[in-house]
Amino acid sequence: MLNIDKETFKSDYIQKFIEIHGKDLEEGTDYNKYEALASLIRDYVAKMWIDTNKRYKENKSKQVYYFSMEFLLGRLLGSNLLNLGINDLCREGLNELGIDLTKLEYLEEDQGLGNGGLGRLAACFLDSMASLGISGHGCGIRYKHGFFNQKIINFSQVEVPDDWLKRGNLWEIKKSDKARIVKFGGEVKVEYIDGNLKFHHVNYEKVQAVPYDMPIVGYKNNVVNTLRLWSAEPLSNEFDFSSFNRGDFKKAMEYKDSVEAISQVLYPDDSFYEGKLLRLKQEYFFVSAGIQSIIHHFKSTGGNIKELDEKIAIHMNDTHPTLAVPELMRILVDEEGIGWDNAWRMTNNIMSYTNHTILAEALEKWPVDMFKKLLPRIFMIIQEIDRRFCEGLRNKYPGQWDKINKMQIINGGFVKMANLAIVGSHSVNGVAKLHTEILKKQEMSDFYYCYPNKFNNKTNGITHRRWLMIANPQLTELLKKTIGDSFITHPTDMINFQKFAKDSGVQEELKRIKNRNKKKLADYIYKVQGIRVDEESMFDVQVKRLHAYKRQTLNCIRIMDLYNRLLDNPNLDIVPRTFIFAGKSAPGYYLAKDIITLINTVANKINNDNRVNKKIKVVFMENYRVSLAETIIPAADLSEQISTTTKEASGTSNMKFMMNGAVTIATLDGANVEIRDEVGDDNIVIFGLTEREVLNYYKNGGYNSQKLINNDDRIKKIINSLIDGTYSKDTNKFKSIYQNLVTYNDEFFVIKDFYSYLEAQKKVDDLYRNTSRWQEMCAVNIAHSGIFSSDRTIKEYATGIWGSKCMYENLQ
Ligand code: 26W
Repeated sequence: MLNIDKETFKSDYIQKFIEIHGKDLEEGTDYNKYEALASLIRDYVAKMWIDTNKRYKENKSKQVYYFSMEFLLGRLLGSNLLNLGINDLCREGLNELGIDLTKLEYLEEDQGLGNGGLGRLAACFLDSMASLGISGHGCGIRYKHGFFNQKIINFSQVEVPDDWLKRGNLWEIKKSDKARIVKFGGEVKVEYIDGNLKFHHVNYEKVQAVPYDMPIVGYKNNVVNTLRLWSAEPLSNEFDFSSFNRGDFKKAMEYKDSVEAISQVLYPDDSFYEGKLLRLKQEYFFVSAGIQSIIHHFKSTGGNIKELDEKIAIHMNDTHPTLAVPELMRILVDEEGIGWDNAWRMTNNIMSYTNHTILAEALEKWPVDMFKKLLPRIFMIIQEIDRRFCEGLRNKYPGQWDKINKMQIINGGFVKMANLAIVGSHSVNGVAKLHTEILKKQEMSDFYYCYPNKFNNKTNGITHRRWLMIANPQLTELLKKTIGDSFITHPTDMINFQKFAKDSGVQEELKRIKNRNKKKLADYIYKVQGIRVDEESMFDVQVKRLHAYKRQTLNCIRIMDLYNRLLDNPNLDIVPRTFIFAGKSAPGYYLAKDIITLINTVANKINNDNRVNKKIKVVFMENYRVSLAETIIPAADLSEQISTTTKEASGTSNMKFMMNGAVTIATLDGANVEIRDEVGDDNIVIFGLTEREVLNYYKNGGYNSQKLINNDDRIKKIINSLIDGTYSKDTNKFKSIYQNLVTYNDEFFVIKDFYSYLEAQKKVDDLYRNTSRWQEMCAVNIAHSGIFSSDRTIKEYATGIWGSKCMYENLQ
C-alpha cells in the first residue's frame, strides 16, 4: 500500500503537472490534468514494480505467464488508485485543487484490446493474480487499433476504427532493449552432426517484436506484476536499402507495411474462426516473442534450463496461443540442445490450456500449406509431436482408425489447434461445471478417455474490485456498514450479508442505491441517445456480444409480442419496463447485424408510440465496452442470461449483475447453473430446454419450428411481422432473421423456448411487484456472489494447475 499523505500528493501533483506541461495548473485542460495524474501514479507504481521484481528474483518464486490474444482492461486510473489504496486521498487532494477526479477518470480511453468474455476474463485474472500476490504476468499483443467503435446509424451498426493510442498510453513503458526477433517463412536445412540431426532455419524474414510493459497493481499489497504486450516493428537493417536508394521505395515500404500489419488491429471475430494468414502470423508473433523473453529472463537471472518446468508455468487462454507448445520445443531442442523426450516432458509440465467455447465454428484449424510456408520449422516440430502421439494411440487403440484420425493433430490437410493444445498440456479446463462436463462427454470425449486426469473445471470469476468496488461504491459502503470490510480481501465473506436479506432498513437502502444508479444511467441515456426513460420502471438488461446462440432475438420477439398485447389491450396489467440492450456484432456476421437493426427498429416504433411508451421503452446503447458496462450493470434490475442451453460456456456478465444486486432470468446454461445452485430456485427465474433435451434434439432431430409457428396464431403474428411491413417497408430487411427461425428450423430453439420465457417473465413481474420480496432476492444474490470473485478462480488455477503460491497469508 502506498504510503503518502494528502499534502505530499498535492505538491507531487502540481510539480508533475508543471514538469510535463510546462505551464501552471490553472492554464491546463482537463485532459492535461488527467495526464499529470496518470503520470504521477505511474511514478508511484514504478518503485513498487522494481521491488516486486527483485522479490520474485530473490525468492525464486515460480512465475506464471498468462498468454492471451486479448486483454480487455478498460480504464486503468480508477483501478490503480483503488489498488494503491489512495483513491480517497487523491479525490480529496484534487478537490482542494479544484479538480473533480471522476471527471478526469472519464477522459481515459478504454483499453479495448479484446472482443468480449475471453478478453475480459484475462483482465480480471491479472487483477486477481496481483491482488493475491501470485507472480503472474500477462503476455499478448499491443494492437494499434483495438476492438472497433460501434455507431448506430439508421438503426444499424457501423464500425469505426478504435484509435485508442492517438493521445498515447500513459500506463505503458516501451522496452526497446528487450526486443526479440521473430522469424517467418524461409526453409529448414537439415544437417547430420556427430550422429545428431541439426536444423537450420534459413532465408527467413525477420520481424522485430518490441515489448510495451504495463504495471498490474495488486490490491494494497505492494505487488506490481507485468502485462507485456508486443508490437511488431520493422528492423532498419532488413530494409533493402540498395533498392530504396535506387528509388524503389515500394519494396522497402512493402516490408515495413507487412511487418506493421501484424500488430495493427485486433480481429473482431468472437467465436468464429477464419483461416486468415495474418491471424496465424499474429499468433506465432506474440507467442514466439513471449517464450523467447521468458527463457532469456530465466537464464539471465541464473536459472538452470533443466529446471525450467519447476520455475515457470505458461497458460494458454483458448487455442490462440497454442503455438507456444512447438515454440517452446523449438527453443529447448534446437537452441538449448535438450533431447526431445526431456524437452517434451518439460513442455508438458509447463503448459496448460483453457477451452472457452464448444461452438464448432470457433475451432481453429490451419491449412497445412499455409502453415508450412509461414512456419516451416514449427510445422516440422508439430509433425514430430503428432507422429509420436499417434504412435502411442495406435498401441492403445489398435485398429480404431476413426478415433485416431479424430485425435490426430495434423489431419485432413489441417493443423488442429485444440488437439495440439490438449496433447501439449498437462491440464485442460472448461470454464463452468456444465461446460467442462460437455467437453468431457461430448466435444473432447476421445481425449478425456485417453487422459482423464488432464481434464478439470475452473468456474470463471470476475474481479469484485472493479465490478463492485469501483462500479458500485454505494453498495460497497452498504456492505462495509453491515458486514464489515473483510469481504474485500475475502469475497466469500459476502455471504454474511444474507442475514440482512429480510431487514427492511437494508432493503430500503438497497432500493435507494439501485435508484441512484438507475438515475445515473437514465441521465446518460438521455444525454447520449436523447431517449427519456422512466426511472421508476424495471430496467431489464441484456448486454453482451451479438450472437445467434445468445438469443437477443428471443428477447426482442417477446418485446414485439408485448407491444402487440398492449395495442390489443391498453389496460394490460404489466410492470412498466425499460428494455436495455448493448453489444457489438462481428462486422461480417450479417445475421447478428440484422438483429441489431431489428432491435433498433422495434425500439424506434415503440418509443414513438404514445399508446404504449408510458409502459415500455426500448434502448439499444451504442458501443458496448468495459466502461459502459460499469455504468449499466449497477443500474440493472433484471439480468437476461438466455442463451440456448449448452452453448454459453460460462458467461461472466451473469456474475457481474448478480454481484450488483440484479435478479437473473436464465436458462440452465454455463455458470447460470452454479448461480442457481448458490442462490436457490427461489432467488433466480429459470426457464427453457434442459441440457438433455437440447442434446437430444441435436442428436436425434425431432424439432420443427415451422410446425410450432403455424399452429400458434400469437407466434405467427410476431414472426410474420418480420416480413409483412409492420416494422419496415422494406420487407426483405429482416428476412434473414425470419428464414433463420422458420426456413432453417431455428437452430437455437428460440420458438421452442418462447412460451417458457414468457411465463418466466410473468413470474418476474409478480416478484417485482412485491418490493420487499424483490429486494430480498437482490440481497441474497449479492450475498452469494463472493464465490464468483476471480480471486476464488485464480486460487484454484494456482493450486490446481500452476503449482504457484500466493505470497500473502491473509489472502489464503
Ligand atoms: C478464433 C475465433 C475465436 C475468437 C474468440 C474463437 C473463440 C473466441 C473466444 C473463445 C470466445 C469467447 O470469448 N468465449 C467466451 O469466453 C468467456 C470466458 O470464459 C465465457 O464466459 C463465455 O461463455 C464464452 O462465450
